[in-house]
Amino acid sequence: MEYAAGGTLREHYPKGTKLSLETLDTYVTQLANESVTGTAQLSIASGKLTVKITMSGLAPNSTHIPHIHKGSCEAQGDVLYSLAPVAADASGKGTSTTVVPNVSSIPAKGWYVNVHLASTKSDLDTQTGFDPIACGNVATK
Ligand SMILES: [Cu+2]
Repeated sequence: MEYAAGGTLREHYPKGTKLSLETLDTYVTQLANESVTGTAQLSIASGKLTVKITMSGLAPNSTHIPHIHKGSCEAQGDVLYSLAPVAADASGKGTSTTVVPNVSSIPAKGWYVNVHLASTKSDLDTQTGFDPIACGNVATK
């Protein structure tokens, strides 16, 4: 039986190929709002969590603070990890990469990535600043 469009995992990794942790533990979450789109990719390697966020449709030259929160976009909870700010260029595209030490696994559910309007920590304390411009639930791809 064939499930994956690009072939089965076994076809990509013939017997005997050692899969790296990063290959096994890659999670992608779609971030979307009205005009903002993007993805966050989470992976675990050597006890560290790496989060790569790629966004477009942002206000030109704007900066936004992302977090990983506990819960989901539908039932939002506390901040779990602060991530590096996403800084948009003149065309509204921005990326952010954060490495968080001492994380050994990503739960199958219960985390979400939230990108806030705020560009500074003090902005985050305001309701407008705290408002998410994009949100995506972390889930296995
Ligand atoms: Cu947050």
